Amino acid sequence: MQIRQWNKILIPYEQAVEELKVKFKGIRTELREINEYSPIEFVTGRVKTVSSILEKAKKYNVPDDQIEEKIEDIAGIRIMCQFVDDIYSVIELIRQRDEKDLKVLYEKDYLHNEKESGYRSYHVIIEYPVQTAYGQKKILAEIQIRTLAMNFWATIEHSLHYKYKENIPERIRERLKKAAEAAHRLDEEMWEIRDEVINAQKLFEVKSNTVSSI
Ligand code: 0O2
Repeated sequence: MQIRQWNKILIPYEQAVEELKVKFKGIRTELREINEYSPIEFVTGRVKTVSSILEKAKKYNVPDDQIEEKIEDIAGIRIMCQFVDDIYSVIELIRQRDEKDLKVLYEKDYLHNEKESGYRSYHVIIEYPVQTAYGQKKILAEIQIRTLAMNFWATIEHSLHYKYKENIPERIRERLKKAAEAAHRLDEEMWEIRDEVINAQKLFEVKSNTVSSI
């Protein structure tokens, strides 16, 4: 398949990513507006590059005409949370959405089953209906939910893959595993003082709202 054809295929995926970002950012804004705690800290999203899609298809022996049904993370949304238990609140928010909006297909729990690399995150695979110029198209998308610490680790580790591909030297691999454990400990420590932090943040927001309305 040619790049031009791919660009056309990817249009609904671009739209889905934009829409999903708006929806999850909207939840955050809404909760903050009413001075409620938001389990969502920030949201990002991306459409996989064509080269990365083709690489994955090759890795899993997926023929061109099955790529859209077999590769579930062409559209990807990432939701970052402050604390580990916020991840579960976000998962609930996703599960409770109307099926006409998005439909959860299945979930991958890399929080309890961390990957060999040290990767931790929670993935929810969804079916999402996009209204295109040619009617509705249902696409697959992956929502990754993680803490800020997990995201820090994954971002650094991911960047090393560009340099080393699958061949990250053992010495660095070991360091990364230790860093993953440290990130995990950081999440646990932060969780211990969660209530204290949330109260302080509420006070800070009330104060800045008061100052800005003067
Ligand atoms: P990008 O640049 O985000 O597209 P696979 O994709 O082959 O690893 P699978 O089962 O198809 O495995 O999907 P899975 O496990 O849901 O992983 C898909 C995505 O999760 C990855 O996409 C990463 O974003 C993230 N991920 C999974 N494992 C790791 C890991 O060990 N380290 C980091 N940093 N991220 C991971 P892509 O395609 O790798 O990257």
